[in-house]
Amino acid sequence: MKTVYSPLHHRRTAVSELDGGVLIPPHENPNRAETILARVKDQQLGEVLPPESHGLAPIRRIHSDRYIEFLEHCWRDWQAEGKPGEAIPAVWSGRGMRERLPKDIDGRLGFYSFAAETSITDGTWEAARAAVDVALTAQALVAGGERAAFALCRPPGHHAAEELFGGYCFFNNAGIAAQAFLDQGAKRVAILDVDFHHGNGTQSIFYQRSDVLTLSLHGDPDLVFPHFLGFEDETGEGDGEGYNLNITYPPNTPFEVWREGLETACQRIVDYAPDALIIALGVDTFEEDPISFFKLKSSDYLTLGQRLAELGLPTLFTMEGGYDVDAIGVNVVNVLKGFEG
Ligand code: Q9C
Ligand code: ZN
Repeated sequence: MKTVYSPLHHRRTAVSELDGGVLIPPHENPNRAETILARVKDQQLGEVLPPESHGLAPIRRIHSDRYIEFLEHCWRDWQAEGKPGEAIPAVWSGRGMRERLPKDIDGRLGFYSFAAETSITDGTWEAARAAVDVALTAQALVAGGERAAFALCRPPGHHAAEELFGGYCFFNNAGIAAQAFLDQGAKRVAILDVDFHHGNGTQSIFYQRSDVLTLSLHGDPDLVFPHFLGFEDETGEGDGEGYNLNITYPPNTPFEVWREGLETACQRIVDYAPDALIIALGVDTFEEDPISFFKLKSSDYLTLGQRLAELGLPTLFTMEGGYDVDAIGVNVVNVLKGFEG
């Protein structure tokens, strides 16, 4: 399987993540992508290719022009006000307040975000753009006939909605790739999100549509991020009714239990008969992950990859979360090797 990778991910070098009332070095850091890349090479998974530039047009299919423009200029506008640190949202429109876009940068940061852990800094825009190009280049490989491809995206994307960043995500790489499949002639695309966290951005983007089936297996949002979306009674709306599936789990869920939901999701995908499958691949389901609570083991990721291969679909993997950097390379490449058989 080919991997698409861009060194431009290094431009995403935030120093602050708001966690537990203090600023810590971000869990979502450059070592993640480098460790995965090293394992891909060490295990000779296949060729590693640079991304081709796809411009803004495919991003505009998913995100609004004003949101894209905000991300491009946020750091410049933040600096112009002489702020001493990184750009971190700290104010939102709470219940009963207005949902209008303010002029001031603090107001705009709140308007375009849903959480405060994700700072914007110099280079965030360039890295987020590169991650989209990585996803679209891998998508083109699959559209061109490859059985599967791995988009080593960083920053990740599944929490990003049409006009929202947060949860370490800016552009919804998987969603943009799904739209690219459709724009190139696919009739139906399924996005299966196996990251520990609910793929709230992906769900929101496609919630009223039946041409993209969204499925997510994740920690109960009553207990973990993103808290305000991802419950099992969210099944889609309008044309999208019946085209969203959420499966939630409690703390300490082992693979034997997690895989029952995977089976349900796989059955739904078979019934849907998509032209292409996108796996939003997070490995923060790992037992040692520092911010999550499932108990998957490294060998379980081989089994996961095998099961996904049995679906027999053209498959694009986009990298999402996973924060035990020591194990991230092994766990990700296990999924991909399991898939290859
Ligand atoms: N104390 C992804 O996996 N909140 N994003 C964590 C930890 C944010 C995860 C709280 C988690 C975001 C792509
Ligand atoms: Zn996650």
